Amino acid sequence: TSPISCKEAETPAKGSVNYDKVREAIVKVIEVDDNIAPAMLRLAWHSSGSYDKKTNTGGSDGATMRFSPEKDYAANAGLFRARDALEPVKKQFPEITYADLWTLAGVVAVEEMGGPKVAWRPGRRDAVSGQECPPDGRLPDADKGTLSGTVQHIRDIFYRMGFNDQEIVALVGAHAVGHTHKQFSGYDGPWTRAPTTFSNELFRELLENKWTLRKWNGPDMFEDPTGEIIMLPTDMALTWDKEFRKYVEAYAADQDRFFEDFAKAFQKLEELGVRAFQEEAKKKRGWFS
Ligand code: ZEM
Repeated sequence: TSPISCKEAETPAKGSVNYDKVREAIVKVIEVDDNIAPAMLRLAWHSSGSYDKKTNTGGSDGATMRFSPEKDYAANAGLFRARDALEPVKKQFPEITYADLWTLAGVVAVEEMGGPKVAWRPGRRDAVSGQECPPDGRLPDADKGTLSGTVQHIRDIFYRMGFNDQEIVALVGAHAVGHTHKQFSGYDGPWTRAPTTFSNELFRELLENKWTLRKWNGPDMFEDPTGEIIMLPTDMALTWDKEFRKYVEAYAADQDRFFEDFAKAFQKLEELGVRAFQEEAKKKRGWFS
């Protein structure tokens, strides 16, 4: 029961796309405005993070965020910036699928910001309508009102995709880059002082800074003594929970280890639910093994 049937999907023209050239074109877009790189990373994450292991639905296959209702989900507010910025690249390389382009852009963005190389391969299809959109609510909220509720929520969401605690912490380390935007999420500010450099700085800030609840009439969030950098309740939760904190400490102390674990987890994220890769794996396993 593929959520994207062959009839409804556009099959990527394999071999006809020069992915190195596509990478170069994405780099050029980032060079015009490097704030777009974190947005590309978030686009890749939100297109992939809708995956549900049990039903094998959602995920980057299909690039369903082009369509309503998914593009209008509150969690995806602001991601039009990344989608729009990549439109000229799609025009230049019409044979690449949006699903491949968005995930590749995530990988290129990480690399351009100084992060690890993430393994990437093509093969994702584009759905042709919003019928395949995953339901709303599959991406994490930044706050569930209580400490324990927020910790549980993070696990519920990421375990549903098939991740463990270590992978969760590694993935959220991506908040070293980018900003929260009042007009998109209600939150306001960057997590680090180098928001276009991919590093382990989220973890170092979490442990080394003093975080207090911001006094303002926006949503509950934390700020450092200067008020210039912020943490979401879910970010703080990584230090409150003993299991999560173990990995926060490990990554704060060892950027190489963070890079290695992030690269693995991010590749896994971008390949969740991709039919072509699932078929390939099935063939390799054989019927009776
Ligand atoms: Zn984020 N994220 N995220 N994230 N995220 C925001 C921005 C960015 C959560 C979340 O609520 C938010 C992961 C996990 C989680 C990025 C990457 C990744 C924003 C701000 C919010 C509210 C949006 C805005 O206002 O524009 C929560 C609750 C998460 C898990 C518990 C994972 C995993 C990511 C990648 C692997 C990035 C790069 C941004 C910055 C986007 C930008 O435009 O600068």
